[in-house]
Amino acid sequence: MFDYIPTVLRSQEIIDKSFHKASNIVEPYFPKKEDKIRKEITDRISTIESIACGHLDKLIRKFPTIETLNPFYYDLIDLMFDVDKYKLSLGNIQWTTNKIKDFSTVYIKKLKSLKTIDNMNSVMKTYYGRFSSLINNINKDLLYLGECKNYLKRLPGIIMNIPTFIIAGIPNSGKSSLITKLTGTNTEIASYPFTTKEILLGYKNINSRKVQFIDTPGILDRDMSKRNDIEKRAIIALSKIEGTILFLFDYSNTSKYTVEEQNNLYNEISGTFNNKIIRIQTKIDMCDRMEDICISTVTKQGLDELNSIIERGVNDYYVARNQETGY
Ligand SMILES: Nc1nc2c(ncn2[C@@H]2O[C@H](COP(=O)(O)OP(=O)(O)OP(=O)(O)O)[C@@H](O)[C@H]2O)c(=O)[nH]1
Ligand SMILES: [Mg+2]
Repeated sequence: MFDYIPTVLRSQEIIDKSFHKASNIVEPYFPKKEDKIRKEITDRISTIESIACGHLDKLIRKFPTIETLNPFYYDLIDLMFDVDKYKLSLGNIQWTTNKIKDFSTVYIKKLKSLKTIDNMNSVMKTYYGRFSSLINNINKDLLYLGECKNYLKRLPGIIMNIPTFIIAGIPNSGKSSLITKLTGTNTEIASYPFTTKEILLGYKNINSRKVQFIDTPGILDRDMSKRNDIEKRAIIALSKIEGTILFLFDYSNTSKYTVEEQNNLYNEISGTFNNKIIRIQTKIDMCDRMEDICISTVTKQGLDELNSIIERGVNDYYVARNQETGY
């Protein structure tokens, strides 16, 4: 996610890049040496300005505005870094960009009235000095944004405005088998912050609309009291995704969890999340029917019924959304 954010250069890298480009500038065709030097210095200043401000402007444009992000991403970002510091860093960079643009114009104007090469060179030197010190002043902001970028790009690329089904249930209950059955091989693995396990994102078109499935091993499979605070908040962020939870119960003798334990987990998740939850019994080829909806990914029993339920959920999603937007 957010992989469109550019690499954040450090101050020294911005200075080196701008100066290097400027040092290549040579103006050959001027009869008077003063005019030649004046033109060279003018072009160097414009080059330095455009290289540095070009990079900084891009950072300002590409780093997300936190307030307008979806609550799911907002929560995960708020857990990881100081949102005020993030905003302040972008603000400092904006200020510095404006400052460099302003004084580049002033210095270029100044050059026009200078008669001697010495004076011109001394203006150039002062310009280089002021430029470097302004860029050096934002080094800590650049380093901070670099860290933020690294975190942001690791966030899972969950799509927010399509119908979504989140698969939950105790370990080994058949979550991954189900997502594979539902979506084929159309899945991608993403890391989920503050948990050691990876989540699986799967996609499928239903009535030509894209539908998203999220498998959450190690995330929605344990009692919340066994989680630390950060992990808890990272998990609660999932509830900001407008999705239906498919909660899997495994009553086969391969399960290490009792019926009661599984119900406790179900109750806990339904208490923590506002999402709609559907109870589904898995591995029905190996145990007796105890829930209304029963499936087996081995014999495919119940999968058609589950697919119809999902399809109805997708239709409901669009009906609700169209009502909201007034279509
Ligand atoms: N007989 C039978 N076995 C199943 C069924 N679904 C899954 N299994 C088996 O159960 C085991 C666990 O399935 P997974 O899909 O990996 O379960 P999971 O919930 O993703 O497990 P974790 O990711 O470890 O939490 C595997 O050996 C599957 O082959 C089923 O419907 N019937
Ligand atoms: Mg799994």
